[in-house]
Amino acid sequence: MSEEYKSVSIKVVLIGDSGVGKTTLVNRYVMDTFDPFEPPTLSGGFRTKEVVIEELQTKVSLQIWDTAGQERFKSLVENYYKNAQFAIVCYDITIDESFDSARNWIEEVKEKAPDDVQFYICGTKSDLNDQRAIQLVNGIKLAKEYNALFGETSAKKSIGVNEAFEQIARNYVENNENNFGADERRETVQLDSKKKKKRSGKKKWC
Ligand SMILES: Nc1nc2c(ncn2[C@@H]2O[C@H](COP(=O)(O)OP(=O)(O)O)[C@@H](O)[C@H]2O)c(=O)[nH]1
Ligand SMILES: [Mg+2]
Repeated sequence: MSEEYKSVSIKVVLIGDSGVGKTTLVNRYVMDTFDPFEPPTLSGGFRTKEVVIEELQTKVSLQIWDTAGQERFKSLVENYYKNAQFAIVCYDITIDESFDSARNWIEEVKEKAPDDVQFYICGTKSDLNDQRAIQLVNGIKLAKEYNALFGETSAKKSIGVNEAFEQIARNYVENNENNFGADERRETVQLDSKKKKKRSGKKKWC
């Protein structure tokens, strides 16, 4: 790989009701595993994975934060959201209540995360289509409302998972290209302080 590649690190936080599949989603993306007996909690913290965007000559290190189950209390500490550039708000497509909660989670992020945090709305467990409670179009509508990216995923069948994270990485680079230079690895915090600009209208959703 050429030395001309730019490097950037971004913090992505996962949120959504307990049981929607946040931990399973990260496990699928980072380790390519699916454990149907995944306990509803884990140790918390973050995992990293690099996405290379060839045509933009950029390497994006995604720092993906998962909860340790505290979302059961319907709120997370501010530190979890600190310096986050992206929030993935998950709902389970088979559970109405988790979709209603998504809006509350978005509001919590808006209150506690940096002003320019961006959203990815994620309808999980798309393999359970026969038990679907939330239509695709309703997920898309919610995403439009918050100018968010959107996708449905199945960690079980490995559908849409890589795409979700790659879309986040690509979107971030496209919207922030002018804020980082070649051959520099910047810390999340530095980048964040440099890019206190208004949200650009360039975000895409699908
Ligand atoms: N069918 C199906 N089940 C899933 C999927 N993702 C997660 N699950 C199951 O949903 C349950 C809760 O997942 P978990 O990742 O612990 O949810 P979290 O509390 O949001 O972290 C587990 O039993 C998982 O096996 C999926 O894509 N399809
Ligand atoms: Mg979990």
